[in-house]
Amino acid sequence: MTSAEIIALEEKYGAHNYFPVPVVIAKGQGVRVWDPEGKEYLDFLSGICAVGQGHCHPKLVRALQEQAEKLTLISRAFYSDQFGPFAEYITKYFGYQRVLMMNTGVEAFETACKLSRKWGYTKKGIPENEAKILVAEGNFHGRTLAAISASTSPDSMKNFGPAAPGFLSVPFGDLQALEEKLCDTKIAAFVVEPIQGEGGVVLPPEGYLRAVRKLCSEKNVLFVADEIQTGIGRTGRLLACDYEEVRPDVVLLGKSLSGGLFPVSAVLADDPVMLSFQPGDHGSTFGGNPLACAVARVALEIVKDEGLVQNSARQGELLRRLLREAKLPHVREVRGRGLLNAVEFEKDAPVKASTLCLALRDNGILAKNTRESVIRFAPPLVIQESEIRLGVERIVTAFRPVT
Ligand code: IF1
Repeated sequence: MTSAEIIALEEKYGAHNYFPVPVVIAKGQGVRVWDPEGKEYLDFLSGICAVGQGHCHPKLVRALQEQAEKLTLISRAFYSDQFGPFAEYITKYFGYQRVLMMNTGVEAFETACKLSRKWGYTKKGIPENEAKILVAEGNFHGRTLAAISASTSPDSMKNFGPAAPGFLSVPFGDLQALEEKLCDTKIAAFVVEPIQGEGGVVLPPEGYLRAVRKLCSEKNVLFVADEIQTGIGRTGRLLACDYEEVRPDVVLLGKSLSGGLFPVSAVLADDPVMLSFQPGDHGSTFGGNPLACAVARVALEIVKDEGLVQNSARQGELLRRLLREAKLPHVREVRGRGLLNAVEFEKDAPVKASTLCLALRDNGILAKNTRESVIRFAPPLVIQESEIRLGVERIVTAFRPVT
């Protein structure tokens, strides 16, 4: 089937809940992907940061195959031989006492909301049904009812109300507003992305996360970091919170936790928080299934063995330097950390970010805009210097017609 035929089928039979860049991908290896006609592209989006380890990493594929031939799913009604050893591995890897495994990122967020509320009632003493969760303006935590209720983007709740109660927001990066809000003793947790992805790769002011840590400790509020997009090397540190050497009470991971092979997410916390959950409080058929554990273990091993955190820092710096030196027309700013980067257009630029993504596609670069004026560049963490240079050449070519 041709790309055009495949797109036509999706348009005809698929729900219209996405607006993809018109390109079909049929095959991938490392940073490169191919369409059905055989045209090659550099993947500068990595499944929105999920494919950190690169497409079809041979070790990951082998781990998947070997486990799939042995045992794929046994419900948590029984013990699997995979979960216990993996739980030890991932908790030691990130330095937390306990893990709760889920599947998608938004489920990790939902889990954190439930966990924070239960901790709030049973440990902090918030009166029944009155707990609140504080979030940052411009957040993105997923698309379930709780996550869109926490969203401050006007579009996300439109026609999906009523919103779930109990969410409050403060401007991202504003410490004074945070300090004032945290005086409310019914707040159980502050949930925040260390760098806002959907917001267009928004970095907080220097010292913000350290101050968040301090304020949350003072007010006995859980600091929950949504590292679903930023975690596991994406920003050039193992966790983006490591930039300010802060340790959140709860860390959410997803996306590249499985190297993008399939959905695996996790919630990390220490005993006083995680043991708020008792049997029957939370779970999922597939959460922590043997296949997920086997794949996630190898995905984390690859990050260590191949030095992907360091590579992300190094290649990210090179990428930003080359993009700045290229002086792309009508680009106001090149920003980011590690391999989570964005190019933002000037306000009155004569070209839309979405239009430029089509030109990038024609020149062999896969990237997607967030909002009207931002294009994200987030290639797999395995990217090599030659591929960064080739990518920037292609980006420069795609920008050439823009004057
Ligand atoms: C889509 C954005 C990125 C996330 C953070 C939780 C989740 C995500 C910080 C939920 C998911 C995705 C999902 C994707 C678009 C996307 C995205 F632009 F919308 F914001 F990456 F930047 N927390 N992010 O970034 O994880 O349930 O999807 O596994 O198509 O909705 P999920």
